[in-house]
Amino acid sequence: MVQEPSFQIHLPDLKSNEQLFLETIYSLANGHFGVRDSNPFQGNADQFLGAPGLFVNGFYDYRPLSYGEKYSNYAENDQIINRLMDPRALQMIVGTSDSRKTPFDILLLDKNLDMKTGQLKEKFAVTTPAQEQFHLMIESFASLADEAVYGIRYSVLPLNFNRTVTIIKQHDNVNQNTNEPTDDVRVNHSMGLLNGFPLSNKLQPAYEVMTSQSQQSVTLTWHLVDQEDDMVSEMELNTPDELGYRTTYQAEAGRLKQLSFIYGIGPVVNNNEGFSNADFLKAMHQVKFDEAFAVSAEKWAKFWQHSDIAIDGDKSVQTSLRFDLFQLNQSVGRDGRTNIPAKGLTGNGYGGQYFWDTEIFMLPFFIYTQPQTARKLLEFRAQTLPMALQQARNLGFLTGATFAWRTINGREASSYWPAGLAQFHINADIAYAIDQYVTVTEDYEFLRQSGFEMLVQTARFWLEYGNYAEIDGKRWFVINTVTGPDEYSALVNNNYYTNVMVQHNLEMAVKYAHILSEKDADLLSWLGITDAEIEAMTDAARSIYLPYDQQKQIKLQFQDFNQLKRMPLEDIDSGKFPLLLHHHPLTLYHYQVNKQADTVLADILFPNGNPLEQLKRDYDFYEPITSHDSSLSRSSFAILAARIGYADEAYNFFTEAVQTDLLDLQKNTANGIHAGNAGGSWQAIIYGFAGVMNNAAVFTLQPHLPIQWQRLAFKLTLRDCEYAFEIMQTEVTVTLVKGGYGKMVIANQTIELTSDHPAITVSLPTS
Ligand code: IFM
Repeated sequence: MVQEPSFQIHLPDLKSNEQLFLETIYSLANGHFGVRDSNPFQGNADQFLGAPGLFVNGFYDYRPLSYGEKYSNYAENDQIINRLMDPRALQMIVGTSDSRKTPFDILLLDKNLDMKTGQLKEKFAVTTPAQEQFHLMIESFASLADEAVYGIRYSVLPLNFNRTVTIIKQHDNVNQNTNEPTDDVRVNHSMGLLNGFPLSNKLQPAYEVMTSQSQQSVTLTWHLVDQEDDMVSEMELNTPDELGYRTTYQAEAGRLKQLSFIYGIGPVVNNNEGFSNADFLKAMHQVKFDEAFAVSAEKWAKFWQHSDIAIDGDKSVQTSLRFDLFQLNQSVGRDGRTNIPAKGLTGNGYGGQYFWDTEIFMLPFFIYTQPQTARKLLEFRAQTLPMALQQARNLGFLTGATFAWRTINGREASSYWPAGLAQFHINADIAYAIDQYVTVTEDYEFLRQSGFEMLVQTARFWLEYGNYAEIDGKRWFVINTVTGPDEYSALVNNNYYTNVMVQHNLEMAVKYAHILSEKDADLLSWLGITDAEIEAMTDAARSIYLPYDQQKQIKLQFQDFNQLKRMPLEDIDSGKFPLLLHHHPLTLYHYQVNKQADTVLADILFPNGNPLEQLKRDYDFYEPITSHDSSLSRSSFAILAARIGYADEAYNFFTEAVQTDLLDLQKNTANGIHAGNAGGSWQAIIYGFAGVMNNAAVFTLQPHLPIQWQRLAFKLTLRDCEYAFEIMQTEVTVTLVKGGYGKMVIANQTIELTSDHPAITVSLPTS
């Protein structure tokens, strides 16, 4: 099969790349689990540098947080995704050389990730201490069709020997060790405290893996599916030090031999609830390598059919963008109990935890291309609502809910609360996402089931967290002592982004209360909503204080932002970034310096009512004081720059954002990809260059196609219709691919599409 180059991650000059970086880039995942692309001989040996391992979404353990001075209601525990044994690991005995006793020399020759099918192919040149040389080829995939399945096939080609070869696939420890130098504060180390209990059965090796503290377990099993006729395999099922397969054959120079394994990675089981290991092992035992790969590849084809973005004009941007889309689809939990870790399932940076990255950066991609997955992500938040209600009580509030800033299980896991827990904007981010989801999909069932309750409980929290105060002789609803998205300032009064999001949160609670009051009065009374409460929300939203500098005519990041000195970013040596690794937080809080878009993000999320000149002034003021030390920053600047006609800036920010991981711009791709940035890159195309107005009552498109591109094509789903958009420099063509009727505004022209007239081309004004 011919592989399309723009779907291949085939990095040139592999040897000059670091092992840890390659492990991340070539990780395979499917939303349930992820496998880093390790050196297959590393296992738990300490001779090699590397951080291999298997991560299962939502499978974590606690680590008690330690504080010098621990005040009331500080978070008790960190939650860290477990690092399980590496399913890629193998041991080989060639003649008398044993790879576990005396390490083999392994040289990477080639790696190719085919994003079209989700298949990773690798080739290594291996030399044993006795100078036997062979090529080792590995093909692997994480199934998108059956989330439990990981397949790996080894091919061995001896170059200069005829000897007995033994290939051993045993896993004598369910904890995976790493050997990696890092003191980066953004990395949480997994703890290696898993317990593995071999499962007695007649079929295949298996462990039940249990955490030490979180009361979770996962069943892990593997199965030799294909071997050649002259190979002899023995299987050990019941002892932890030999659990696995030992395959022996007579190798001959020039004769390729293959054997393949299927790993089964069961669901995360909480408190031993209702999971049958026996059924799982039986099901896994039926899985065949080629068939499993074929059905997974079909799923990938379907993904690309609906979610691809094609760009004519820049090949490397095209591939990088596809890498981002591929990573989004690899990282997303689809079961309503898990979410998207900030680093996907490609590493344990940020402990495998979920942040606002999901709602504000990644969810739009899913809302517009896989609405059913978007719903599952919101359902995850809904199932953590009881903990969010509890969190509000713990903090002393009588009403409402406040969601965890960073979490896996719904409880707060931030140890540094000024830049963690105090980012209360996450509540309004979730509310924003709920409204966006409902607006685009019209899924009122979700709204009734849990969306509306989240809107109301977050709005209640704001009513109590905020208060009325007089500023410049006027009565305002103010929100004090919060941290906005920018993490180089903390605990400020009236953060613009937070306040504008809170206003929207309150408005949405009121809006949907009115909508539901007609047919779902019971729901309102079950939630105890009164007219007085609706009035209080309406008044607070109307009276919210939005700080503004009258002199400079810009939105102020927070009330006293003007009083801070400006940090001269242009004078700082490039080696001193990210600033957070070189300065005490307080030093940074002391200056006008931004880690990431804050006020600018508000401008993007609320495009209406902002005159162009206002947006330009905001951009011109905030861009020079932003270090982009957060990977979430560049895509936001790209969107705003595209909207205000700063074409070069838009293009530069976008090309940087889209290549963040492949070029290792944040210098920490080794610990995992930047999933939020991948979503941001999608937004830069859709909201920036295509000019889609987010959450607009009528869907609008106002393209700003970069002059470097001849064509941009993508599909979006709105309600029950799917549309294909093709944007050229002079015209836009929209085609109704699915559904019966659609209306939208393109470049200020209203168009209507029907199944009889499914395609319309609109000319763009020449600039
Ligand atoms: O959520 C982000 C935050 O905005 C910046 N620091 C990293 C977090 C995880 O990506």
